Amino acid sequence: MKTQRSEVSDQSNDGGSGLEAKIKLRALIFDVDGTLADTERDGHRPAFNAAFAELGYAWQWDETLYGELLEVTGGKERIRHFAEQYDIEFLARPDAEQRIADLHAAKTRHYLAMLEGGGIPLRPGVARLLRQAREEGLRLAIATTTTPANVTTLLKASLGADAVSWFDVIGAGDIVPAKKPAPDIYHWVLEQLQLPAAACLAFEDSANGVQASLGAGIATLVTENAYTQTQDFAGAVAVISDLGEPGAPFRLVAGAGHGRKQVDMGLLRLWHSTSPDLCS
Ligand code: XBP
Ligand code: MG
Repeated sequence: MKTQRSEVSDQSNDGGSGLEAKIKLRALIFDVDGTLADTERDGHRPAFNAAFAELGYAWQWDETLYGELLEVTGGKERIRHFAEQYDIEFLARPDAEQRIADLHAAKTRHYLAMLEGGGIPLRPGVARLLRQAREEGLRLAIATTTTPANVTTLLKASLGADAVSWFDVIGAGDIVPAKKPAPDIYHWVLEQLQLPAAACLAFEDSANGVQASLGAGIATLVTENAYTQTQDFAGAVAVISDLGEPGAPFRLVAGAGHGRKQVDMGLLRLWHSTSPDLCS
């Protein structure tokens, strides 16, 4: 279901004097898959299929089926969910959990090889915004369901060897018991940052991700993608096509774009200062 404009937090206020003082924006927290880079259809999906072939499974996840399986976050959880739906005998095996672990390890190997080959670029505006945020002293963090090695390899391959050090905190994968849409990973990142949710802004691409970040009380900007554009992003400060680049403006899907064409620190501060207090 498309998010109706009224459901996105009210951005009509131009940050006028009526607003009580908002906590200063101190940190940006980024989701990875679908947000930093469009990794699912042409990255994780073929990596899963390569692992199935390598280990002798007749399973093949096409684009449509994978879109359905994405409702479950976490690669191991997604394999288990697929088996529950389509190959229940697999789960009846006493070594099913080990087989899932082996399949996921093989898939991660294939995915890392793709990343190392530079096969998955960052989405528009991501590198530009990360650099501007660093120049202006914002702290950076990551909150993702994916495997930690997938994060560091994507950052190095797309931003250079020192890019991992740009992030004060990288919260990824099995580090928390419950994955998105549970807010656990965002709570963990906030704790590591030692910052209140109100001092942060999250970037997400999916309904699962938005539920997680809003569940942790963090104002959230959504950049939708082909797999998530029909999902419900109610509560986001705005929904846009991407962060925009000079000469390639973002498309506003929901919320107030304030007449801007690309997301920069000024627009983030405006969205952050006019976002509702999520912790009340
Ligand atoms: C997206 C996910 C991940 C990836 C697969 O994570 O749900 O599980 O699809 O990666 P996010 P793994 O949007 O939170 O970045 O196989 O390593 O889990
Ligand atoms: Mg995502």
